[in-house]
Amino acid sequence: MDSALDAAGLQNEAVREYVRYWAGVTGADRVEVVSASDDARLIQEALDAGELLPAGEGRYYSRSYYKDTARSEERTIVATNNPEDKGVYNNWRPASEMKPLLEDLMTGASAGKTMYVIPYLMAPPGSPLEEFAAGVELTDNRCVVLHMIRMARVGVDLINNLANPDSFVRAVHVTGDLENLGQGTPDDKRYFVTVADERTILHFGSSYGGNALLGKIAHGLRQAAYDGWASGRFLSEQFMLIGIKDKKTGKDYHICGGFPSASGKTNLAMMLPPDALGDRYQVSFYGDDIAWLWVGDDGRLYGINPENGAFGVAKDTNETTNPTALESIKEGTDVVFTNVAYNEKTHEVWWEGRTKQPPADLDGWLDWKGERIADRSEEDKDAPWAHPNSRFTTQLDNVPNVAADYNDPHGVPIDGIIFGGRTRDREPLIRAITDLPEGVYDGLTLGAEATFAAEGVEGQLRYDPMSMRPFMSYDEGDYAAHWLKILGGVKEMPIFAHVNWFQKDPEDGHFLWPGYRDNLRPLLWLMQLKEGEVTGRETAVGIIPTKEELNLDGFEGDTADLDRLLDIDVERWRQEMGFREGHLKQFDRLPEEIWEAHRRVAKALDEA
Ligand code: GTP
Ligand code: SPV
Ligand code: MN
Repeated sequence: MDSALDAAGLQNEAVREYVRYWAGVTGADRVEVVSASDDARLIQEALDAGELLPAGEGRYYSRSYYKDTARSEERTIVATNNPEDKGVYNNWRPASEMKPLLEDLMTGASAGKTMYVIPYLMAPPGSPLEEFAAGVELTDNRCVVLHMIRMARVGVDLINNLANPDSFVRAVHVTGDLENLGQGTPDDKRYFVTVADERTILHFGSSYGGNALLGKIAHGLRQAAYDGWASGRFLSEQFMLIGIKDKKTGKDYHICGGFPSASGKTNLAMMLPPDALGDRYQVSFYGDDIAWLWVGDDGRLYGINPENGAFGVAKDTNETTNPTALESIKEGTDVVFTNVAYNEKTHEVWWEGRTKQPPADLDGWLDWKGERIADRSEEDKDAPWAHPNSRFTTQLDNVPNVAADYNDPHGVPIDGIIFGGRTRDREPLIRAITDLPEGVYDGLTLGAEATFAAEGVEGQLRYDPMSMRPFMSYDEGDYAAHWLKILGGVKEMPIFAHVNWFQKDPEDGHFLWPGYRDNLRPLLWLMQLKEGEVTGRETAVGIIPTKEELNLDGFEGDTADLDRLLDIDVERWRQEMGFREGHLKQFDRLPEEIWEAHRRVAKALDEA
């Protein structure tokens, strides 16, 4: 094994020791250190082994085990040595209980396989947060390597010369025997554990996305959120990050923001302006899933995207909704599709919403489970062809609107912080908030709708604070205090806003707002508000644009819906305040400023 490490030029002795240890535990047959430059060879090996299928020139297709197609929140655990770290959402367990359990599960579990060593950086090299960014993922799964090469900066050089050679995240991934793990049963054997105060991630029993690409969610979000708090230096959030340039004034704005999983971050980050606004405005992509935020030397809030690729939801991606996404996955991009539908004869891929109707000629088409569409029984014939969580994985330099400076380690100054859930009523298109505690309070009460009575009270949200519910690594009260502390240190406060692209007509259920490219319009208003160019209309829950203030040039949506989109339903809001109180009461140590913000909003609603 040492010869494999030598041959790859892996010199960091702390990393070598870690690799030796886990190679011993997992019983892997051999060890291979990988860098991004190994991609073409690994792709060929995966094609030869049938782990990948060709999907056109420079495009690849993979299928994950059918019971392993999304993150598992129930099986995800944050472990530490301090019971005070237990929060409402982090499934906290003692580190002393979890480490031996995972080591036991992993013992001998990679026998007969190669253990790949993936040295990575979750940040552009040279970032002020670089000391939190280095990691080494060990995995026994080649497709995981191919995904990590796309999602992170990968290479031996990134970890050989760390300022502190021991300061890297230890991230061990063992796939396990996927057919015998009891996924979703009382005898579920999967464990996805982040031992946050030891910067060690141990994931057993999946090869999919956030369960297996450990640099991305487990390190980039959970571990980094913990590190940011423990060091007192930064925030790590499930946020997108975009630039909006006004070509007329030359002004550049940067907006970041949280939307719960599958609620529109990738689409917003890849947004092309509506045609009528394209001459004047340009939207650039910095990040679509994670942002690290800190206060720079000049007292402004700065943000970077620690990732190097996009792992985007395929569903409903088409020429109208997201032409940028289609460009970023075209031939020659080396994109990897997962769990979409695949044609074994023509090598085409398809997903729901790619075109209005699925391909008419069923010949060769297989659904996401690999079953022939033409052979479907009468009762299965309307089942989706692609899994609703099927995805594409592409590198940022394939994204046509990627910002010219996306690799700049210094990040970009943040002008606005937005939150947006899927809310069928109550939440207007946009409401702006200028007060810090009220902005943080708004993030903490972000939610997406409960869709069935069994999952929650009708009309009540499944709260997802700051869109971090599945990634929360420490106590929520401490988390709120950390937000107030970091943002409290900025000289130029970003403006906050809550947005909602998903309001529905109560009668016929259609989306009142066309969404996608039109989402630029409310964001332009927000930046104008920040600049003092518009005043909006004060309400109990924030400032709302007037119809006249929204730039509606070339708007093709129904302007009759705007009245409802730009209004608040005071009765629904009063009801919501009671739900919020119950939600916030779950959190220990919630800062008094947050409660004060809550009471202020409640009082304003009572008086409205
Ligand atoms: P994760 O990668 O899971 O964190 O998701 P995300 O927040 O990046 O969500 P994404 O942009 O991939 O969108 C998820 C789904 O919402 C897709 O099916 C989109 O087509 C749909 N969607 C995104 N933006 C809009 C919008 O403005 N309006 C409507 N109606 N749907 C949208
Ligand atoms: C999410 O679920 O929010 C994702 C995809 O961004 S995963 O990497 O699977 O977490
Ligand atoms: Mn996400």
